[in-house]
Amino acid sequence: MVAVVLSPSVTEDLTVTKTCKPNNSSYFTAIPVIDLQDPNAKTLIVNACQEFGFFKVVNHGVPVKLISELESLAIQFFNFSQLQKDRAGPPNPSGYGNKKIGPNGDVGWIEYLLLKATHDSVSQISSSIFPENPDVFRCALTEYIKEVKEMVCRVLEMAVEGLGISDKEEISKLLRDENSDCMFRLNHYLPYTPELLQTAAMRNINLNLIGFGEHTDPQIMSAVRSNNTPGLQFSLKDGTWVSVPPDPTSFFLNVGDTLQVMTNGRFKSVRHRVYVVDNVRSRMSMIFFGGPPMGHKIAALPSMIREEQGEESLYKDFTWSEYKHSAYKTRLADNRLSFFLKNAP
Ligand SMILES: O=C(O)CCC(=O)C(=O)O
Repeated sequence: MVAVVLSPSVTEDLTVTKTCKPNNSSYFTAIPVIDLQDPNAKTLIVNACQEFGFFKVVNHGVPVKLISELESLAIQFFNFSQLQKDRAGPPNPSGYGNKKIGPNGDVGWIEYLLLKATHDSVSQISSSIFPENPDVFRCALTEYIKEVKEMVCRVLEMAVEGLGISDKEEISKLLRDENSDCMFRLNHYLPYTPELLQTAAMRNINLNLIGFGEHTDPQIMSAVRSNNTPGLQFSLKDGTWVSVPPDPTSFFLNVGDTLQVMTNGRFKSVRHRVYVVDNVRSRMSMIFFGGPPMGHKIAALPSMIREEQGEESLYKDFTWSEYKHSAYKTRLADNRLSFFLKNAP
């Protein structure tokens, strides 16, 4: 009999798998697909935000060349040695992170780059990950963020028009504000290794690795673009988890906590997560998180409260900075908005 000695890193990885539930491998086919050129897009976006909190966007206008340029630079970076990558970490909040997500003990089968979507943060991270030649990455990232932010702003404007609000820029102006607190993230999920598979088989462990644990996004709206490797799952209203088929040519947009508050609960901040389901290909995703300026007061838009129907604001008033501060103390899966509900259950 051959004795297998587990390296500490493998044993550590397996502690990640033990907490996982089996996932559903069949794809969800009812995902709303919204063509931004469709004259009916406003209504479709509102319906998708109310019913699901997420949707796929096609005809989005973000140039394919920009997406593939940034993706190939990200691949270059993630292929560096661990030592080189660690020089760009830890994420505080900008920087390279490996397995640890956030400051409160969450872990996943993931490595990532997290940064503020600002000129300074982009320049700083570009110099730390490509010290010899930061300009190529800086330009690719700057252009990508600009285009995706613009696309998210257009979607928010359509949503606001679809809700019948007269100033269509009521929400998008927060992202366009020079002090907006938008973030950007590159996630890299390695396929699980033969060593890990073998160990799982020996210990009779069902190998379903959590890449990124379930959570909602705190911001207004997020836009995920991934390569062709699956893994992203959303929770439906009844709590069922569904997998979405990857589509490198499209974006998956989701409602964040802040938009749920601004629409007084009409739009749903959707729980989502990533499972590593591939043992051959890496999953690479790029996520833009559209957030408001730090001091902005987050509250239901007046037209979202139908006073004639006796409606009131569901949430206490708070600033984005207060929300971030509170969220920073929580675990990924916590319901962060529950602390701000006026009538907590
Ligand atoms: O990597 C993905 O596809 C999504 C990850 C995610 O939800 C996040 O970074 O907040």
